Order: sequence, then C-alpha cells, then structure tokens
Amino acid sequence: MLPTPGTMRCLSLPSGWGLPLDRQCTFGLLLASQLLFLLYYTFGGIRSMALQLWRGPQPAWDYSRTQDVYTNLSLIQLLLPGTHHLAYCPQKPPYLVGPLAIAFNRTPSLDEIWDRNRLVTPGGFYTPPNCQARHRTAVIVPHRHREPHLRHFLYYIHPFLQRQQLQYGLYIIHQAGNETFNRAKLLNVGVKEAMKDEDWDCLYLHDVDLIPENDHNIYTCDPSHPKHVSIAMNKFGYQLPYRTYFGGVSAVTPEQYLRMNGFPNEYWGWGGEDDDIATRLQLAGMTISRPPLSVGRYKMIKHNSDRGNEQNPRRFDLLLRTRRSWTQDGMNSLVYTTLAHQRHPLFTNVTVDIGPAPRRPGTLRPQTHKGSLASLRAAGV
Ligand code: UD2
Ligand code: MN
Repeated sequence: MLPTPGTMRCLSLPSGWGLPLDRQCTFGLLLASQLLFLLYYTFGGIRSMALQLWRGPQPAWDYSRTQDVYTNLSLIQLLLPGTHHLAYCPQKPPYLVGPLAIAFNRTPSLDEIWDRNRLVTPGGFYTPPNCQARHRTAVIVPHRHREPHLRHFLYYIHPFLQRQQLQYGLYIIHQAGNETFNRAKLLNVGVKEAMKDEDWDCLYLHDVDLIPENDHNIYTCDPSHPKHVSIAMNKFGYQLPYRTYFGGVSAVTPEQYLRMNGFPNEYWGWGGEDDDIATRLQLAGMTISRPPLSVGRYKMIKHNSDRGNEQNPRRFDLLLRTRRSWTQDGMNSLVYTTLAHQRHPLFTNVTVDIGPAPRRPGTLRPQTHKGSLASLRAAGV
C-alpha cells in the first residue's frame, strides 16, 4: 500500500517528537549520517568494517596465559621417514599454541639459538620435515648496530615460523658504513636479493625489534592486498595509532610489491617511509589488509633512537610528493652494491652499500667507513 501524505513518516521517527515532517527528516538523516561516520572510523574504513562483520566474533585470547615459544617444536622436528614428500601440510597448522611468553631480560647466544633450531639450514632456511609447505615466505629485516635485538629476534622468530609449517628464509640486510640509515631502501635490496634465491610467494618486511606475541598470526600474504601485520603493539597500548599506519611489520606478495614500484629509496633517517608505502599502495589501486587486533600483537624491545637514524627533516616534503614520485622512485630506480652475501647458520646476511644520503647545501660529508667483513665480525654478526 502506498503511504498517503498524512501517514508518511521519515525514517520512522515517532510522531510524538513534535517536529514538523521536514524537520523530522533532517534530524533523522543527520542522526543516521553521524552513526555511519562513527561506525566507519571505529572499524577503520568500509573494507575493515565488512571484514569484521564477515568474520564474526574473534576468539578472545588470554594474554596472561602464555606458552613457551619452543612448545611442540620437538614434535615437528620428529622426522617421519618416508612420509615427508607425500602430502601438503594441513590447512591449519596443528601445533599452534596461541599467546607466547616473551622476555628480554637475558640475551641468548647465537650458539644457543642454533642448538634449539637444528632443522634450520645455513642461510636461515627451513622446510617442514614431514609435509609439503603450502606457503613460501621470506622475512626481510633492515639492520645496523642492533646485534642484541637481532639475537632476541632470531630466538623467537625461528620456532614461531616452524610451528606455522611454512617454508621460509630469513634475510638480514645490513647497511654498511656510517651514512644515515635508510630502512625502505634496505627493504628494496632485501626483496631483490631474496627473490634471487627462491620463488618466494610472500615477503615479510620486519623491524628487528618486534616480536610477535601470538603464533596464530600466520606469516602468509593476503593475495588481494598488502597486509599491515603489527597492528597492536605494546608501544601504542595495543591499538592502531592511526588508520593508515603501516610501520613495523608488513607483508606483500612479489606481485603487489612490483605493482607499487617497491618502496621509496629517498627517505634517509627516521620516519615517513612507512606512510609513503601506505600511500603508494593506495595509488597503485590497493588497500591495506589487516589481521584481527587480538592476533596482530607485538612486543617492541625498548630502545633509544639510533645514531645515524635521526629524524628525517625532509619527510613531510617528500610525503607531499609521493603522488608524483612513486612511479620513478622505487624498485625501478634502485642502485646498490652488495659487499657480502653470507649464509650464516641462522640467517642470510647481505651487507650492502646503498650510497650516500643527499646533503643539504653547505654541510660537509662525514667520514664514512665502508662496511667490511672484519667490522661485521667485530660487531658479532
Ligand atoms: C617505527 C616503525 C618502523 C619505521 C620507523 C620510522 C614501529 C613499530 N616501527 O619504528 O617500521 O617506520 O618508525 O623509520 O612503529 N634499524 C636498525 N639500525 C638503526 C636504525 C634502525 O637496525 O640504526 C632498523 C631496525 O630493524 C629497526 C627499524 O630499522 O627496528 C626501525 O627503526 P626504529 O626501531 O629505530 O624506529 P621505531 O621504533 O620508531
Ligand atoms: Mn623500534
């Protein structure tokens, strides 16, 4: 039945509100748009909102009940003769334990870590011994002068990835010399070097000081969109600091990486490069995918800012230019010199000269020391 003018109500507002019909309409529409706006920002955009609704309620993890990161590893290490070439690993890895106990009061030695991860082969490679891996993930870590952090990272990340039954490789990309640090350019180098080794189907770009807290945070890629993984960190009270935040740990397929022309090479020093990456992936027609907040949890090892990685004063100017620069600055303009490519028992070490940071007019270039194997060994890598 068609409503007559007298019976029509706007958004079903009760007539008792005492407002004339057109005011009711305006008021109702205003209320509805406020509500939608609120929902949109609570769930971080339409895509995440749809995902939340589609996924339904997430399991509530109790982070006060944690397990040792080496739990179940002996079960996995048990080689079953004759069966290891037969079947794919199960869709859902059976050995996961959930929240992990993480502490940084004692820095483990490299020997100790190696001793506990005997199935890792030189270069930091691993293939599940008793089933065929469904995924091949390269973990790429930009690094300089963070040896204690590196040891904590190795201690936790190896058993974490093995329990997920992935085929994986671990790449530490070490910036040689004392020039200003350049995280994003090192990541570009890492991707290029890793892809020479193996047809990886997923690339994890990982800060050395971030340790995942839950092994249900599976280190695989989202085939449709780049994934920002470290969405809940102790450093930010386990909340996403802002909607387009992309720092810490992220994951892209090689195709997604190429589509956004890799990462920028021009961010020298701290900050901005993560926001540039978030912008360029959107300019390349993709959006950010994320795991549930209860799973993408990380502990960051406390640290001061590093010498040689001071805040980049140009980052705001550069960010204004991303729209114009992303097709020229990235994978297609990457230049570097590999100084060493070594298969360490627990990781592949790539030591690289990525060139000098641009100088502001009138500043003198500091003395640089080219990274040598001897200086690396002295630093304990
Ligand atoms: C935030 C982001 C990081 C990056 C950075 C800005 C988080 C958790 N991380 O990190 O992804 O966007 O801001 O550039 O929000 N590194 C070295 N040696 C150095 C300097 C840096 O190895 O001298 C590496 C190391 O892997 C480190 C990473 O670069 O984890 C990021 O640098 P950071 O930890 O000093 O910066 P942070 O924690 O503010
Ligand atoms: Mn950090």
